[in-house]
Amino acid sequence: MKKIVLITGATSGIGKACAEKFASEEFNIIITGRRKEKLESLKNFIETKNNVQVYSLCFDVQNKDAVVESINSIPEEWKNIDILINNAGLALGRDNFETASMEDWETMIQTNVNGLLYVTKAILPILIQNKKGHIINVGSIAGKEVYENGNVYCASKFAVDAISKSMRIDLLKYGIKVTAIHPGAVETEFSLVRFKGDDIKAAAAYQGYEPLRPEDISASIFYAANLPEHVCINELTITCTQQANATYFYKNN
Ligand code: NDP
Ligand code: 8X3
Repeated sequence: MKKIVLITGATSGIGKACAEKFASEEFNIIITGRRKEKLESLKNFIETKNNVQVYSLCFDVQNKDAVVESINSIPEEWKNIDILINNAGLALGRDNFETASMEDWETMIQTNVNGLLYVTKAILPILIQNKKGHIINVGSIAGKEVYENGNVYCASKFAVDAISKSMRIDLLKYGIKVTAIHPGAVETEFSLVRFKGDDIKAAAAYQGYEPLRPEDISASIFYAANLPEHVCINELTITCTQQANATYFYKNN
Protein backbone atom coordinates (compact mmCIF):
# COMPACT_ATOMS: atom_id res chain seq x y z
CA MET A 1 0.00 0.00 0.00
CA LYS A 2 1.27 3.47 -0.85
CA LYS A 3 2.09 5.80 2.03
CA ILE A 4 0.12 9.02 2.43
CA VAL A 5 1.62 12.48 2.96
CA LEU A 6 -0.45 15.58 3.75
CA ILE A 7 1.17 18.86 2.74
CA THR A 8 -0.14 22.27 3.78
CA GLY A 9 0.56 25.16 1.41
CA ALA A 10 0.99 22.93 -1.65
CA THR A 11 -0.21 25.50 -4.20
CA SER A 12 3.26 26.98 -4.71
CA GLY A 13 6.91 27.02 -3.72
CA ILE A 14 8.25 24.50 -1.23
CA GLY A 15 4.91 22.76 -0.64
CA LYS A 16 4.30 22.25 -4.35
CA ALA A 17 7.84 20.92 -4.81
CA CYS A 18 7.22 18.50 -1.91
CA ALA A 19 4.00 17.27 -3.56
CA GLU A 20 5.85 16.64 -6.84
CA LYS A 21 8.81 14.95 -5.12
CA PHE A 22 6.76 12.61 -2.93
CA ALA A 23 4.49 11.76 -5.89
CA SER A 24 7.51 10.90 -8.03
CA GLU A 25 8.50 8.46 -5.27
CA GLU A 26 5.05 6.81 -5.29
CA PHE A 27 3.41 8.42 -2.27
CA ASN A 28 -0.26 9.30 -2.43
CA ILE A 29 -0.63 12.98 -1.58
CA ILE A 30 -3.17 15.17 0.18
CA ILE A 31 -2.55 18.73 -0.99
CA THR A 32 -4.00 21.76 0.78
CA GLY A 33 -4.09 25.52 0.30
CA ARG A 34 -6.57 28.34 -0.23
CA ARG A 35 -6.34 28.64 -4.03
CA LYS A 36 -8.72 25.97 -5.33
CA GLU A 37 -7.76 26.32 -9.00
CA LYS A 38 -4.06 25.82 -8.18
CA LEU A 39 -4.91 22.72 -6.15
CA GLU A 40 -6.95 21.29 -9.03
CA SER A 41 -4.29 21.93 -11.65
CA LEU A 42 -1.57 20.45 -9.40
CA LYS A 43 -3.73 17.36 -8.80
CA ASN A 44 -4.20 16.89 -12.56
CA PHE A 45 -0.53 17.49 -13.29
CA ILE A 46 0.70 15.02 -10.67
CA GLU A 47 -1.85 12.31 -11.47
CA THR A 48 -1.07 12.52 -15.20
CA LYS A 49 2.66 12.26 -14.60
CA ASN A 50 2.80 9.69 -11.80
CA ASN A 51 1.16 6.45 -10.79
CA VAL A 52 -0.31 7.97 -7.61
CA GLN A 53 -3.51 9.54 -6.37
CA VAL A 54 -3.95 13.09 -5.13
CA TYR A 55 -6.70 14.33 -2.82
CA SER A 56 -7.14 18.06 -2.50
CA LEU A 57 -8.55 20.04 0.41
CA CYS A 58 -9.15 23.77 0.15
CA PHE A 59 -9.06 25.61 3.47
CA ASP A 60 -7.44 28.50 5.30
CA VAL A 61 -5.18 27.28 8.11
CA GLN A 62 -6.09 30.41 10.11
CA ASN A 63 -9.67 29.23 10.46
CA LYS A 64 -9.81 26.64 13.25
CA ASP A 65 -13.31 25.40 12.40
CA ALA A 66 -12.45 25.08 8.70
CA VAL A 67 -9.30 23.11 9.56
CA VAL A 68 -11.20 20.66 11.78
CA GLU A 69 -14.07 20.32 9.30
CA SER A 70 -11.69 19.73 6.38
CA ILE A 71 -9.55 17.15 8.16
CA ASN A 72 -12.65 15.34 9.43
CA SER A 73 -14.01 15.24 5.88
CA ILE A 74 -11.05 13.20 4.59
CA PRO A 75 -12.46 9.90 3.25
CA GLU A 76 -11.67 6.74 5.20
CA GLU A 77 -9.25 5.40 2.55
CA TRP A 78 -7.20 8.60 2.84
CA LYS A 79 -7.20 8.86 6.63
CA ASN A 80 -4.08 6.80 7.40
CA ILE A 81 -1.72 9.72 7.02
CA ASP A 82 1.94 8.73 7.48
CA ILE A 83 3.58 12.13 7.12
CA LEU A 84 2.33 15.65 7.83
CA ILE A 85 4.31 18.50 6.31
CA ASN A 86 3.33 21.75 8.03
CA ASN A 87 4.56 24.13 5.36
CA ALA A 88 1.83 26.77 4.86
CA GLY A 89 3.18 30.12 5.97
CA LEU A 90 4.08 33.62 4.98
CA ALA A 91 5.82 36.87 5.80
CA LEU A 92 3.95 40.14 5.40
CA GLY A 93 6.05 43.27 5.22
CA ARG A 94 9.61 43.91 6.29
CA ASP A 95 9.04 46.95 8.41
CA ASN A 96 10.49 48.50 11.51
CA PHE A 97 8.74 47.64 14.77
CA GLU A 98 7.09 51.05 15.17
CA THR A 99 5.78 51.29 11.61
CA ALA A 100 4.84 47.64 10.94
CA SER A 101 1.16 46.88 10.51
CA MET A 102 -0.64 45.17 13.37
CA GLU A 103 -2.83 43.32 10.83
CA ASP A 104 0.29 41.91 9.15
CA TRP A 105 1.56 40.74 12.53
CA GLU A 106 -1.77 39.10 13.35
CA THR A 107 -1.91 37.31 9.99
CA MET A 108 1.63 35.96 10.38
CA ILE A 109 0.99 34.69 13.89
CA GLN A 110 -2.40 33.30 12.94
CA THR A 111 -0.97 31.48 9.90
CA ASN A 112 2.55 30.44 10.90
CA VAL A 113 1.83 29.56 14.52
CA ASN A 114 -1.87 28.97 15.13
CA GLY A 115 -2.46 27.43 11.69
CA LEU A 116 0.32 24.93 12.27
CA LEU A 117 -1.14 24.09 15.69
CA TYR A 118 -4.71 23.68 14.36
CA VAL A 119 -3.64 21.34 11.55
CA THR A 120 -1.37 19.30 13.81
CA LYS A 121 -4.05 18.91 16.51
CA ALA A 122 -6.60 17.80 13.92
CA ILE A 123 -4.31 15.11 12.46
CA LEU A 124 -2.59 13.97 15.64
CA PRO A 125 -5.28 11.43 16.73
CA ILE A 126 -4.60 9.47 13.52
CA LEU A 127 -0.85 9.33 14.17
CA ILE A 128 -1.36 8.47 17.83
CA GLN A 129 -3.74 5.67 16.95
CA ASN A 130 -1.23 4.27 14.45
CA LYS A 131 1.61 4.64 16.98
CA LYS A 132 3.77 6.07 14.21
CA GLY A 133 4.02 9.00 11.91
CA HIS A 134 6.25 11.90 11.06
CA ILE A 135 5.51 15.59 11.51
CA ILE A 136 7.77 17.88 9.48
CA ASN A 137 7.51 21.56 10.31
CA VAL A 138 8.89 24.15 7.92
CA GLY A 139 10.47 26.84 10.09
CA SER A 140 13.10 29.25 8.80
CA ILE A 141 16.58 30.57 9.39
CA ALA A 142 14.51 33.54 10.65
CA GLY A 143 13.50 31.23 13.51
CA LYS A 144 17.13 30.80 14.48
CA GLU A 145 18.37 34.41 14.29
CA VAL A 146 16.37 37.62 14.27
CA TYR A 147 17.22 40.32 11.76
CA GLU A 148 16.40 44.01 11.36
CA ASN A 149 12.74 44.53 10.41
CA GLY A 150 12.09 40.80 10.73
CA ASN A 151 10.40 41.23 14.13
CA VAL A 152 7.13 39.27 14.11
CA TYR A 153 7.96 37.02 11.14
CA CYS A 154 11.08 35.97 13.06
CA ALA A 155 9.03 35.56 16.23
CA SER A 156 6.53 33.31 14.45
CA LYS A 157 9.35 31.11 13.16
CA PHE A 158 11.06 31.03 16.59
CA ALA A 159 7.69 29.72 17.76
CA VAL A 160 7.77 26.99 15.09
CA ASP A 161 11.23 26.01 16.34
CA ALA A 162 10.04 25.87 19.97
CA ILE A 163 6.84 24.01 19.07
CA SER A 164 8.84 21.45 17.07
CA LYS A 165 11.17 20.83 20.01
CA SER A 166 8.32 20.44 22.48
CA MET A 167 6.27 18.26 20.12
CA ARG A 168 9.29 15.96 19.79
CA ILE A 169 9.34 15.47 23.57
CA ASP A 170 5.58 15.10 24.06
CA LEU A 171 5.01 12.75 21.12
CA LEU A 172 8.01 10.50 21.68
CA LYS A 173 5.89 8.01 23.63
CA TYR A 174 3.74 7.46 20.53
CA GLY A 175 6.68 6.75 18.23
CA ILE A 176 5.98 9.94 16.27
CA LYS A 177 9.01 11.64 14.72
CA VAL A 178 9.22 15.43 14.59
CA THR A 179 11.61 17.22 12.25
CA ALA A 180 12.03 20.97 11.76
CA ILE A 181 13.43 22.21 8.46
CA HIS A 182 14.83 25.75 8.56
CA PRO A 183 15.55 27.12 5.08
CA GLY A 184 17.45 30.27 4.22
CA ALA A 185 16.43 32.20 1.11
CA VAL A 186 14.43 30.09 -1.35
CA GLU A 187 13.12 31.63 -4.56
CA THR A 188 9.34 31.12 -4.44
CA GLU A 189 6.27 33.37 -4.23
CA PHE A 190 7.40 34.15 -0.65
CA SER A 191 8.91 37.58 -1.39
CA LEU A 192 6.08 38.57 -3.72
CA VAL A 193 3.68 37.89 -0.85
CA ARG A 194 5.95 39.59 1.69
CA PHE A 195 6.19 42.74 -0.45
CA LYS A 196 2.47 42.61 -1.32
CA GLY A 197 2.82 42.16 -5.07
CA ASP A 198 5.77 44.55 -5.57
CA ASP A 199 7.70 42.41 -8.05
CA ILE A 200 10.73 44.73 -8.15
CA LYS A 201 11.25 44.43 -4.39
CA ALA A 202 10.53 40.71 -4.57
CA ALA A 203 13.08 40.11 -7.36
CA ALA A 204 15.69 42.20 -5.50
CA ALA A 205 15.54 39.72 -2.61
CA TYR A 206 17.19 37.10 -4.84
CA GLN A 207 19.65 39.29 -6.74
CA GLY A 208 23.43 38.87 -6.72
CA TYR A 209 23.51 35.27 -5.56
CA GLU A 210 22.07 31.89 -6.42
CA PRO A 211 19.25 31.22 -3.95
CA LEU A 212 17.88 27.83 -3.02
CA ARG A 213 15.20 26.41 -5.27
CA PRO A 214 12.06 24.82 -3.77
CA GLU A 215 13.33 21.47 -5.09
CA ASP A 216 16.43 21.77 -2.88
CA ILE A 217 14.20 21.87 0.19
CA SER A 218 11.78 19.18 -0.98
CA ALA A 219 14.74 16.84 -1.58
CA SER A 220 15.93 17.37 2.00
CA ILE A 221 12.44 16.90 3.38
CA PHE A 222 12.06 13.70 1.38
CA TYR A 223 15.41 12.48 2.70
CA ALA A 224 14.43 13.20 6.31
CA ALA A 225 11.08 11.47 5.81
CA ASN A 226 12.56 8.27 4.42
CA LEU A 227 15.19 7.26 6.94
CA PRO A 228 14.91 3.98 8.85
CA GLU A 229 12.23 3.76 11.55
CA HIS A 230 14.79 4.26 14.37
CA VAL A 231 16.37 7.40 12.87
CA CYS A 232 14.97 10.93 13.27
CA ILE A 233 16.55 14.12 12.00
CA ASN A 234 15.56 16.65 14.65
CA GLU A 235 16.33 19.72 12.61
CA LEU A 236 18.16 20.97 9.55
CA THR A 237 19.15 24.53 8.73
CA ILE A 238 19.71 24.76 4.99
CA THR A 239 21.07 27.76 3.08
CA CYS A 240 22.38 28.28 -0.40
CA THR A 241 26.16 28.28 -0.64
CA GLN A 242 26.26 32.09 -0.89
CA GLN A 243 24.33 32.56 2.39
CA ALA A 244 26.12 32.07 5.73
CA ASN A 245 23.43 33.08 8.22
CA ALA A 246 20.14 35.02 8.34
CA THR A 247 21.75 38.22 7.06
CA TYR A 248 25.18 37.54 5.56
CA PHE A 249 25.28 36.82 1.83
CA TYR A 250 28.39 36.76 -0.35
CA LYS A 251 27.00 38.48 -3.44
CA ASN A 252 28.38 38.68 -6.98
CA ASN A 253 29.48 42.13 -8.15
P1 NDP B 1 5.01 30.47 -1.17
O1 NDP B 1 4.39 31.80 -0.99
O2 NDP B 1 5.49 30.09 -2.53
O3 NDP B 1 4.04 29.33 -0.62
C1 NDP B 1 3.31 29.51 0.56
C2 NDP B 1 2.23 28.45 0.63
O4 NDP B 1 1.53 28.61 1.88
C3 NDP B 1 1.22 28.59 -0.49
O5 NDP B 1 0.91 27.31 -0.98
C4 NDP B 1 0.01 29.22 0.19
O6 NDP B 1 -1.18 28.73 -0.42
C5 NDP B 1 0.13 28.65 1.61
N1 NDP B 1 -0.55 29.49 2.58
C6 NDP B 1 -0.25 30.75 2.97
N2 NDP B 1 -1.16 31.20 3.83
C7 NDP B 1 -2.07 30.21 3.99
C8 NDP B 1 -3.28 30.08 4.74
N3 NDP B 1 -3.71 31.07 5.53
N4 NDP B 1 -3.97 28.93 4.65
C9 NDP B 1 -3.53 27.93 3.87
N5 NDP B 1 -2.41 27.97 3.14
C10 NDP B 1 -1.70 29.11 3.19
O7 NDP B 1 6.25 30.44 -0.14
P2 NDP B 1 7.28 29.29 0.27
O8 NDP B 1 7.06 28.06 -0.49
O9 NDP B 1 8.61 29.92 0.23
O10 NDP B 1 6.88 29.12 1.79
C11 NDP B 1 6.59 27.87 2.38
C12 NDP B 1 7.07 27.89 3.82
O11 NDP B 1 8.48 28.03 3.84
C13 NDP B 1 6.52 29.04 4.66
O12 NDP B 1 6.22 28.55 5.95
C14 NDP B 1 7.69 30.01 4.74
O13 NDP B 1 7.65 30.80 5.89
C15 NDP B 1 8.85 29.04 4.76
N6 NDP B 1 10.13 29.58 4.38
C16 NDP B 1 10.33 30.16 3.15
C17 NDP B 1 11.57 30.66 2.80
C18 NDP B 1 11.83 31.35 1.52
O14 NDP B 1 12.87 32.05 1.42
N7 NDP B 1 10.99 31.20 0.50
C19 NDP B 1 12.71 30.52 3.71
C20 NDP B 1 12.39 29.91 4.97
C21 NDP B 1 11.16 29.44 5.26
P3 NDP B 1 -2.48 29.61 -0.77
O15 NDP B 1 -2.02 31.00 -1.07
O16 NDP B 1 -3.08 28.90 -1.93
O17 NDP B 1 -3.30 29.51 0.47
C1 8X3 C 1 12.33 33.24 4.90
C2 8X3 C 1 13.77 33.56 4.89
O1 8X3 C 1 15.49 35.33 5.49
O2 8X3 C 1 13.50 36.09 4.32
O3 8X3 C 1 11.95 32.60 6.06
O4 8X3 C 1 13.41 35.46 6.63
S1 8X3 C 1 14.05 35.18 5.36
